[in-house]
Amino acid sequence: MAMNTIRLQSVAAERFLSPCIQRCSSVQNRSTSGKPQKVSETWELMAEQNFPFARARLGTFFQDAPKLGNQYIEDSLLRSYLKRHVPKQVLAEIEPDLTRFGERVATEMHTLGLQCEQQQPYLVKYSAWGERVDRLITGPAWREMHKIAAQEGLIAIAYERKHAEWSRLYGLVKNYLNCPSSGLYSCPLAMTDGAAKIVERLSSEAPWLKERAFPHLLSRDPDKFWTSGQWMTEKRGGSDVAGGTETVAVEQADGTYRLYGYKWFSSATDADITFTLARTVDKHGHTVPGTKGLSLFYLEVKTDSGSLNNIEVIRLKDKLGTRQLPTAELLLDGAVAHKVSDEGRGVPAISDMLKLTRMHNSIAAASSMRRMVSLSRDYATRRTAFGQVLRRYPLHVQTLARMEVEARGALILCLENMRLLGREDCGVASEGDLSLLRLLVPLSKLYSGKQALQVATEGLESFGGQGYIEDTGIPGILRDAQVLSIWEGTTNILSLDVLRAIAKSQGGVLSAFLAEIEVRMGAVRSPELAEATDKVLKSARQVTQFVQETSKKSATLELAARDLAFSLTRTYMGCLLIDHAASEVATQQDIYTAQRWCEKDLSLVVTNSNRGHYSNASISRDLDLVYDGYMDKSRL
Ligand code: UCC
Repeated sequence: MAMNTIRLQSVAAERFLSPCIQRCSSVQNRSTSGKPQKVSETWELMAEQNFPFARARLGTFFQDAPKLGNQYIEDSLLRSYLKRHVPKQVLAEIEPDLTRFGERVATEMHTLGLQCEQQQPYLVKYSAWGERVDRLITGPAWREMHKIAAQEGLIAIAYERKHAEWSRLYGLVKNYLNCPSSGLYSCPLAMTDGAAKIVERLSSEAPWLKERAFPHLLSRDPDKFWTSGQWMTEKRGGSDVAGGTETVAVEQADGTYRLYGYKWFSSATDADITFTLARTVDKHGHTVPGTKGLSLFYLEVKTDSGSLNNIEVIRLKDKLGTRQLPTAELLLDGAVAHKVSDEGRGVPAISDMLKLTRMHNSIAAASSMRRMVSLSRDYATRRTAFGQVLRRYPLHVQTLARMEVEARGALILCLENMRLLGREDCGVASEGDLSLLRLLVPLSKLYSGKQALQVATEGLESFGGQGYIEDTGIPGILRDAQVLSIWEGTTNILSLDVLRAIAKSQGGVLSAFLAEIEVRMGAVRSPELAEATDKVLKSARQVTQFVQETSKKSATLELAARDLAFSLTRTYMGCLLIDHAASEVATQQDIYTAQRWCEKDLSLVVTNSNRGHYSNASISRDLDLVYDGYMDKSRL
């Protein structure tokens, strides 16, 4: 039969598949002369024998794609944490919504989220007639995310306080579910939450601001819902905001200010409002350098007529990931703004926003890990290799289990922070709660950013080559995870923030940390958890003692900051996992997670101190190692 006359329907193709494979191998074996056959001969032979590949070329096997289940129902730790902590009546009220939303994020929103990356934002700088317009064009899926965020009350829930202190947990759990399906709309939502927190905090000092902005920030009507930016980073100052901020604010006769400066990263430029830092110029034209010269300003990005508020969008950033997000460089050329902090108190005033965006960052990290594990474990039930589905290979499952342990450690700390923030929101937090929150937010942010990357890279690998292919949507998870350890303060900057919190509270945050661990671990009775409990207690004592002993040597403490922060986080996550595993809602999986978590080096800082990592000798050896072979000695 001639090749071009073969008609293979897919059913027929399937029927032919196994004989085909057998014949294929026999085709190779049947090279009777012992010489390899010519390709053309092989094709003719295949055509004669009705091989499906001869016609379709694609073959007849198609791998099932991974599928997402209900992201609330399938999240065991999330559900059992809520069951344990949230009062029954409140849980009965919120759980139907979480269940519904868990399905929505896994279906309609998952597709929309992927579209956000396909429909990337772009900037139109000039009109057809040469007029400068700086129009930011976002895609339909991105705009749909705005609507969904408003309608789902992703900001509103926490501030409406229908469930008192549990409102925050409820609102942020919805953000956790939303995040991996939101096409990065989670970023403007993080900043909007931070803005709402500032506005609420300023309600007695700036009631006009609450009246003006609050109804929009909390609106469930998409047309009225506003999002906020957080413009901090300038060319000289991503981390060193205090030293690097060049933007100046000139007071006007009506009490408003005009801002002049260059904002180097504005994360979601389609925001309606923003909070930003600037140095006020006194009547002699002078500004104060450093932190003490910075005040906090509120501005609306567009005027009532819809034009930009003396702002030029210079260009959109070309980023490794988060490409869904319209991140821009902005020139402020007399933008009208309102000062909303006391003079020189801009950094403390924006710290509420930092707290919220850092929490959202941790939530993004934890939810990215959850998404990766959800996809990987489902895929392991669909993908066959060497004759069996992947889930039957203990080595593969072991890798997924290690990812799961990381995801659970990150999530439980996020949930605890949400719970504490809810108490702060409602004015029922104790001193200990507030101290813990101050310490745990940077810890959660800095550690989960690293975990998310680790889990994302491992997760990609669990799909083999398909994990590396863009239109599966999987590589985007890795690219987007990379930013989590960078924005909102890099790992080292956040580690220094932990030292700042310890110093400012004169060790109070560490006392709260140790006290909480002693109480929780003291209540654990399970023999299965005894070893892990001892390890957490020992680590908590050793690490706090290390800080006490080193507190007078600030250079040593600074050098140890990252290891210290990792130690505090691992210890506290261990404590929370054990505490949960010892509770009435625990399962065998919770116990196993806690045991596995506590196999880590919880007190890394003590280990490395004993190894001499913070000695002067180490400092110079590190330097010598890094610059070994470096040619331009004049720079050293
Ligand atoms: O803007 C960015 C991108 C937005 C995207 C958001 C999306 C995120 C979630 C997405 C989810 C998908 S990124 C911006 C990146 N830049 C930063 O985060 C800044 C990193 N740098 C720092 O954190 C610095 O440490 C500074 C700028 C906050 C502080 O530097 P200073 O000036 O050296 O700090 P000081 O002098 O130690 O602190 C000044 C005052 C002190 O209070 P007083 O004066 O009363 O003693 C501090 O206690 O500010 C207080 N303070 C704080 N208070 C400083 N930091 C904090 C804090 N974290 N909490 C409370």
